[in-house]
Amino acid sequence: MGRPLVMGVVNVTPDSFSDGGRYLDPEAAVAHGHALLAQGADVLDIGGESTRPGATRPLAREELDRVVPVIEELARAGAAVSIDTMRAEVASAAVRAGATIVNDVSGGLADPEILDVAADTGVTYVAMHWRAHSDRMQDFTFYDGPVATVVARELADRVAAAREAGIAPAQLVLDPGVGFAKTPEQNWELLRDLAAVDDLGYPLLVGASRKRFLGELLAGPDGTPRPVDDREHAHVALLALLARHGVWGVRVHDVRAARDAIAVTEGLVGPS
Ligand code: PMM
Repeated sequence: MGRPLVMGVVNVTPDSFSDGGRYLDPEAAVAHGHALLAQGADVLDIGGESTRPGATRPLAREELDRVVPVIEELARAGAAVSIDTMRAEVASAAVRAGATIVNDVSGGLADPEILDVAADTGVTYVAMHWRAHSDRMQDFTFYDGPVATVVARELADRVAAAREAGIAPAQLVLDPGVGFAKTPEQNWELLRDLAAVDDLGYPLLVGASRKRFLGELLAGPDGTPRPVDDREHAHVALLALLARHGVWGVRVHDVRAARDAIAVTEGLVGPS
């Protein structure tokens, strides 16, 4: 595809920061998936664990019960489905249910056996930059050099682990992990120097949609961050720049806005 792939987020969780609780009911999640497809989503990223800073983890059983019926239904309807999980058990069940992408925000650190699932099934594997589970990740914001350089180095380690497990280079996508163990300033520094991560030579996925660093950027005069549901204009501006950069994909909540931003970039510079 000439343009970045648009991955629409379906959070089947009670507590995600952006849409927690809205799609916990499987029928509501499936309907939301169809709505995102109608808006032009190329892939639906279905997740049953919130990674919001401070979140506590669901049990594996809860996570499975949330995502598997939704994946089955949407895959049966012909959607390309990605499973957003850090657990091998959930990834494996999701692939059996029809998912063709495993999106692991921990890059194999939380549950190394997830790498074997990706290797054995041949699905696309997204390895994101991550340092700790959400209840502790903001304690891990020390970078002993330029953020993007350190992120690239740590992602290179995840690539090595993935390759060691038998994942082929053509299966791998990397994600710099915007908002994960990073302060707002560090997120900007990372996005500014994304080329350092690009230099690893793998397709890049970026998820900045509705994240706190946008809220902080747009804070009111009293310092209150802009609320989650009022960050889309800023996100669209960022998406246009990311599309210009040539990223492989963007993970977004508002698919229509993302497609519009990408269309504008293509109109200006031609297909990437
Ligand atoms: N961010 C969230 C969840 N999953 N996956 C990838 N690959 N990249 C991300 O940046 C990412 C992710 C957190 O956002 P959400 O709670 O709105 O889903």
